[in-house]
Amino acid sequence: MRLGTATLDRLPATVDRFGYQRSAMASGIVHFGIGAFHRAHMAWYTDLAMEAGARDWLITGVSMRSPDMAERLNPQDGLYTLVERDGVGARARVIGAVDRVLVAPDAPAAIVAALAAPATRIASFTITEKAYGRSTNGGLDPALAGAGSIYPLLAAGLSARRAAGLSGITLMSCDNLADNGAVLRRLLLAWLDAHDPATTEWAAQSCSFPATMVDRIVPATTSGDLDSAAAMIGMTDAGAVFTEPFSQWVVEDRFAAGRPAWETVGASLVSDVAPYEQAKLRMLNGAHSALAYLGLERGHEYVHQAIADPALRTLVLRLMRAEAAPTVDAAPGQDLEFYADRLLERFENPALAHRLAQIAMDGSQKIPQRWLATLETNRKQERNCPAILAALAAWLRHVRGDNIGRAGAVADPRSGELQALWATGEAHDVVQALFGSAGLMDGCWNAGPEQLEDLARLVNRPAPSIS
Ligand code: CS2
Repeated sequence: MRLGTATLDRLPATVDRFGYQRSAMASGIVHFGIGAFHRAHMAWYTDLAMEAGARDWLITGVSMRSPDMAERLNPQDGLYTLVERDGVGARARVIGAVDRVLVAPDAPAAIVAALAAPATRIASFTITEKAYGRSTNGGLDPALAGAGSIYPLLAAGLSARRAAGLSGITLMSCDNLADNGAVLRRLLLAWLDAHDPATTEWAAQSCSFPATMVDRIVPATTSGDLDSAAAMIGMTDAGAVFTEPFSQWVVEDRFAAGRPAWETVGASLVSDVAPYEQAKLRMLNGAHSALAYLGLERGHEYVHQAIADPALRTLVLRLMRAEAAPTVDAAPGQDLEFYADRLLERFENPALAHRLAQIAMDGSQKIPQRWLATLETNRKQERNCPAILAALAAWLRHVRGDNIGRAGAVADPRSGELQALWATGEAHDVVQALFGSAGLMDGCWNAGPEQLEDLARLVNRPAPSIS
């Protein structure tokens, strides 16, 4: 027996489930990147909002490359189980918010039609940092933002709306980028300017691009997880997702054509996301990436193991409290000490099994907003950041290939360039080529020659392994 609308009434009473009438509702959201994170976060908030009475906000999911999620969810009518778990226990809810999943290479016309449908009011994105096609200077990199990117689909959908005299929509990035709304706006308008200039002005005037801070730790689902889900719900579910009880979503309240009342189910709709986004990217994600590269090096596999390693714990506490927090201009009532304490508890969650190798992926796309922004603010204020420098050194060793035995291949869209640097140079040259003036990552962190020398020395002096 498999989860789906036909088997819903066979679920055990212990499993919570949506109660709204899906068949009477329209899809109001087209979401690009329907991976585990979206299903445990925005889709969950939207499910709860519809439970509380919001209507017509079903989600049409889009996978940009693989048919895997469509094959998992479409035979289940889009239904899946969300399991929250920690050291104390686990609880499951069947989520009804996803209507169907479309696969971009197979069904581009259906995706454009969904964007152009009168009922669609929001297009949202969790496509990962690299899929925006940003160049190092923040502009659009045509080589990265090519035919397989979101831009041609968005251009066709928006131009069809304009031609039909429909309203603009909200385009909402839910990726871990600094100022993600402005980034999406800038890159999409640049793409339109180059390929469909007639739509540029219309999109700039009638669409909105709110900034968001998204937060929930959602490890990739394993086959063992799917077995646990089946045991909990008494039937198979190929789309189950496992996450922590904690969740946070701070959204800039700038919607071109309405939105679900997400504030009634725990989201914060605010006028300025920046302080929350900075704290989250620099403290949570900054700590995560440090745990990933240093933790892999020390022989750990999971976040909860790395944070229990006394040397790493001290370093991560320093990174969060003494290096990242002072760079955040906190909003009234935002308590960064309390935030750091909560983060530690979340990292310690033994039930999550969050693999360090998952976090270590795509470092070149992650470290600017996680570490380099912190380094730059501290540099201006003449404060040292030994914890971030140690983490940065571990990243450089990681892209050299030092962790391949533990983490598998170096997964990074720029791994070719990074490995070429290591093939021809020593730590000193690699550090210069990346962070020196006119370097590959120039512009994020304007380090002086002494800091770069310190970093090169750290690269050559790895932390002792514990195993
Ligand atoms: C992690 C994030 O994989 C990673 O890079 O740091 O996915 C992290 O778990 C989320 O941002 C938490 O909200």
